This record gives sequence, C-alpha cells and structure tokens, in this order.
Amino acid sequence: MTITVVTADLTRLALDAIVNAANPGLLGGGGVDGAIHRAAGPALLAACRALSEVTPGVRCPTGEARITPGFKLPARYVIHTVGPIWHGGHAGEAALLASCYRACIALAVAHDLQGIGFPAISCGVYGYPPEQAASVAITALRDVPAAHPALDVQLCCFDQRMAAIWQHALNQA
Ligand code: AR6
Repeated sequence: MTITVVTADLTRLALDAIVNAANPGLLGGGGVDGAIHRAAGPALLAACRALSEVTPGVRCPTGEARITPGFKLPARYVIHTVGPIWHGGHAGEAALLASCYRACIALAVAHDLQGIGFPAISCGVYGYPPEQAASVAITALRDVPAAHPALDVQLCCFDQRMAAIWQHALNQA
C-alpha cells in the first residue's frame, strides 16, 4: 500500500473511490459531506436513502462504512463512513476512528478498488484534534494486511495547514 498526503478538494479527485465523512443518517450535511453531495448530484442522496436503516434514522453506525456509486463525481464510488464526535478522547474515539479507516479499506478491497481518497474524518464539525486523528489514521492504515499491495491511499487535506500536520504524522510512522 502506498500512502500519500495531498492538498486538494476531495470532490475533484478522479480515484476509484473517495470517502465521505458523513453522519449516521447518510442523508447529507455540511463540510465535506455537503460538498460531495453537491458534486455528485441528487442521485447520491437517493442511493443513500435506499440503504437500509440499522435502527430508525441510522444507516451507518459510527465506525462503520457503506458504499454507493459516485454518480457525477470524477470518483467511481463514494465510501461513506461516520467518524466519532470528539468528547475529550476518553470515550473510545480513537478505536472508532481507526475502525472507520479499516471499514473503508475493507469495502475498497471487497470491490477491487485501488485508488482511494480520504478526508480528515472527524477533524471538522466533529472536533477531533487533527494531530491525534492523523496518528490514529496512519497507524490503522499501516496495520492493513500486506495482502493489499496495490492500494493507493491518498489522505486529502483541504488546506496546507492540515496537510502539514498529516505529512508530519506520516513521516513519524
Ligand atoms: N475536500 C477535502 N476536505 C474537505 C472538504 C473538501 N471539499 N471540505 C471540508 N473538508 P467535516 P467531520 C475537510 O466537518 O468532522 C457533516 O455535516 C475539513 O476541512 O466535513 O467528520 C456531516 O454530515 C475537515 O478537515 O467532517 C457530519 O454531520 C475535514 O474535511 C459531520 O459534518 C472533515 O470535516 C461530520 O464531521
């Protein structure tokens, strides 16, 4: 697996899949979720709505992932995951965030996808400190079995400040 940090708008990446930092309802929101739905068009919302509810209003519990087509996006698929809300770090946030990365990679492998772009899951509205999120993410990705050597993981940061934090974490790993 190769892991690189890129500074970009995730919705512009022509990869096999991009990851959406969604909420459990999977019916859109702000941040990168809103940007992905705007760029993909209304068919994405319909595809999300068609995913079955685990409990009322919950299509994807925190730490899990679901896949849909990418519709008008340059990416072929969207892998929706729900990161943890930051509550100070003692509420299982790191385990849940690591689970997001593993679940997304598992779906990518199951669908034979190689190029996958991740946003900084939970680092916006959900308040996860980016230094800690980067470390958790990279550790989780590095633990993916070596049986998937073709995976090309792009950690997509929206701005240079975030990219510097993620690149530093990658260099430390
Ligand atoms: N490309 C790349 N990164 C982006 C983009 C983009 N177009 N737009 C934002 N980011 P957030 P969360 C960065 O808040 O913290 C939504 O309402 C952003 O700068 O999108 O997991 C959902 O519906 C930040 O670094 O996701 C949920 O309710 C990172 O993406 C909730 O927000 C994640 O920020 C999820 O919160």
